[in-house]
Amino acid sequence: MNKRFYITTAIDYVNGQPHLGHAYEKIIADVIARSHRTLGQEVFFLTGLDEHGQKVQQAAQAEGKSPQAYCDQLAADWQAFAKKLELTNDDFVRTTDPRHKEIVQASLTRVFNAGQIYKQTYSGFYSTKEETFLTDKDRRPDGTFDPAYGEVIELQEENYFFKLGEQQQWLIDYIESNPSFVQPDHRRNEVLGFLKNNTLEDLCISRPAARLGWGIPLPFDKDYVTYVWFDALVNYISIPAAHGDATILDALKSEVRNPKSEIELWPADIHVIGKDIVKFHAVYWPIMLKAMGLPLPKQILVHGWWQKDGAKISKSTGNIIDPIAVINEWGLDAFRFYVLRELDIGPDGNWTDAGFKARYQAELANGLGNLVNRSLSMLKRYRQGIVPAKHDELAADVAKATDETRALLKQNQLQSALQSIWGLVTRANQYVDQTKPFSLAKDPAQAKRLDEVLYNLTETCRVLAVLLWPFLPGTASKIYAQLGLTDVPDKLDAATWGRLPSGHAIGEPAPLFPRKDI
Ligand code: ME8
Repeated sequence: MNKRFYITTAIDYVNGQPHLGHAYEKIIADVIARSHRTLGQEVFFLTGLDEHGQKVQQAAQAEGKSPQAYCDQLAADWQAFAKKLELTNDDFVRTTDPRHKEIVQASLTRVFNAGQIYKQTYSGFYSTKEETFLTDKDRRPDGTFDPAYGEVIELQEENYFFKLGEQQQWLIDYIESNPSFVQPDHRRNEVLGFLKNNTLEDLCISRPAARLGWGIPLPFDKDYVTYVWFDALVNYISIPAAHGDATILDALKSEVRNPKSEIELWPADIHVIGKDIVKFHAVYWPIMLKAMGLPLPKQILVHGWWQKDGAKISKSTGNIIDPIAVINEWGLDAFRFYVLRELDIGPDGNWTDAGFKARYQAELANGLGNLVNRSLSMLKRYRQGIVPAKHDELAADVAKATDETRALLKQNQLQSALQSIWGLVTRANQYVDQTKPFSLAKDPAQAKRLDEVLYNLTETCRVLAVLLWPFLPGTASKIYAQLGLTDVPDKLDAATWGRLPSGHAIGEPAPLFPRKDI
């Protein structure tokens, strides 16, 4: 059995509608998943929803619904959203799924039996909004707590704690000797700085059921539910376990076996997450896994946050982007293109409507769209849509873009890969301007030259579809359909020059990105 390339996203809190940040993260993961498929690997891509905890319980109460009814209703919207983005996820986890709950309980049992969980009275401060315990260290210089914590109450209660204290040094050593574990580098350095300059406090992993009922009961004490982050992180192993991943099932000695679909997934190859949840993924999660006897994920890939017009995206101030509205107006691929081309994985980004429209017009409508439309329209007009004899004037340019894209996809350098692909778009558009097929067509003595130019352009359009597949799957499919090709351009090997046979009849050209008055 071969281990599949296993990629995950953060699972989104279900208390609201998806926004640009959520969409961006899921699109990054989808492009990486598609890239590995196009490179010939078997892939498993997981995304989903974080449905337990106080935030969800309160949001449900505010709408007068039971938490489960509230989650079920919103989960339908989020699943529809995943479809809208054309995500190629292989499963969709909801933390209220019985298959997930079972593995959370098995994980807790494993860690408890390993002596890593103990009960203690806690007295101190608690932020209900963030569901987190605070200490005096969390106070600001003026003695108050950051407003992000919401109301902070004083509280005394018994809880279960997960031992983190003794785990600091091996984690530091691990991160130092595995530079690719947390990427980009500056995030890795932040984690190392945090671990070296702070003493890890044991993590409270329970909440009394009397205070917060909406969670997974602790298997060793039914008066408590599981802290939402312990529950949520386990999704990365609960779904592989549900698919019969032997590494996880063996470690958890769990009986959940599904012999029909045994696939090897763990360890994950990439967890894609945003910059605000690095500590949970790069500190707590590795320690949890070690306590369960499981290997660590290969990489935590951290993306930055989007702002709009230079300010925080916020529902309360109305500073939001509704991805669905943008997609309905401009098309999914225009949306995917803008977020991937505008923002590399790492830094923060700034959405502006003007920037979006400028990229649409210049790179999609006038760049790619114009190239494909004029190339295929000329073939239709001058050669009745029949592909002429092969020629290889653009073969070297195509090979260069293909090699670069292949190398960049392997390193998850999505923005750079798009730059390389657009280098080919620009080159091919220049080729039209230089060779002037519309002039050649007027001179019968130039018929052979016109054949050559038309072959070079048509074949370049075909290769572009192959290169674009991970990023703009709808556009790639449309290009193939307009070329009269019936297969899907989903394997990078198909980018080899000269695969378009002479004598082949193409389909009907149509604008890929209609020009808009903006
Ligand atoms: O944190 N720009 O859920 P969440 C880019 N349930 N990314 C953004 C963003 C923005 N403006 N706003 C949010 C949670 N994100 C937990 C995760 S994983 C086991 C549990 C990203 O709905 C954010 O960084 O608050 C995170 O990666 C994801 O959206 C979900 O955020």
